[in-house]
Amino acid sequence: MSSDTTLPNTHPDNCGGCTSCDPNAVTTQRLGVKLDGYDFVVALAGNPNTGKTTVFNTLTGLKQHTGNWPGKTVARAEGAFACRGKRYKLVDLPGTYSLLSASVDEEVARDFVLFGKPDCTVVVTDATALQRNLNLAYQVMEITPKVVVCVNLMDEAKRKGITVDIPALQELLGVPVVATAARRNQGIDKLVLAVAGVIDGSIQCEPKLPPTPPKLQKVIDEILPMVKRMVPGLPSPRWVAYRLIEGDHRIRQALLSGELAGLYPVRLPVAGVVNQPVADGVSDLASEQGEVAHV
Ligand SMILES: Nc1nc2c(ncn2[C@@H]2O[C@H](COP(=O)(O)OP(=O)(O)O)[C@@H](O)[C@H]2O)c(=O)[nH]1
Ligand SMILES: [Mg+2]
Repeated sequence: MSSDTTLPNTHPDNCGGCTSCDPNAVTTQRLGVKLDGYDFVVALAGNPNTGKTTVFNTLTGLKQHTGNWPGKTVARAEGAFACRGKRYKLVDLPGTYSLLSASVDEEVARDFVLFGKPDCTVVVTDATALQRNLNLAYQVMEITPKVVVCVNLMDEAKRKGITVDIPALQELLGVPVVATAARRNQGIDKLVLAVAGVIDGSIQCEPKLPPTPPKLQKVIDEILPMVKRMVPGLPSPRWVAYRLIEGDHRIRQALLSGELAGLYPVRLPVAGVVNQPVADGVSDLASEQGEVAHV
């Protein structure tokens, strides 16, 4: 199939995601390697073997831009699709069970979600092993609220007699949850609609994260104001505080160098003024940061 075709309509009855089932459904176009001039960046995260690459191929077609992540021997694939006049660049992240930078793959995935600032991150999960897969979803939701959880392999779950209560899961997580069977191209249009909704703000994400143990909360409460002061627009100060407690060097360095603050500039009331990390702020932080490292 060429890279510029409209995705085939192979949805079952009442899937809610194609033109025969839903008059308002989307038509998604594969754009292959045409990555220039895109409007939004979408990252695809997920445990290995959840069907992440299948989702990627279904959306982008087989023509992909492949290479390595800068400075790493980890493969990187990018593609693009268009929907309702908007162009989306899709980045396939390495398959990982967590984002704790315990391996190069985890570091690459973590860094892209944090520093790449995708407009939306889709976490592809395995419907037959949801509990294990949600660990990664929670970690992504700690970093960014703009998350869509894709519950893939729904056909496999059905075959095994496993049912997944999608509305309940959505309520539990506080972000959109979409059921798919990517190999059969089922639910993919709904996934695109959810991504588009999260990006344009018509769908509000309010991630519900697991409670922090009280002892840890005490330490977080001490660090949090400092992080918020350093990076006022940061969507994930709690997560950054966690990483500092764990002695995460990359995050510490990103705070101290102003890299994080540069990613989330806050507009001051005076028109056109953007707060850049200022030298004295950074040196204040450096002294406070020294304490943090010993927590
Ligand atoms: N039954 C079924 N198999 C799937 C589905 N999605 C992917 N697969 C299969 O699962 C295997 C792993 O898929 P892949 O996309 O490589 O997973 P990744 O490791 O997450 O990138 C492949 O054999 C796919 O054909 C699905 O929705 N249903
Ligand atoms: Mg893959």
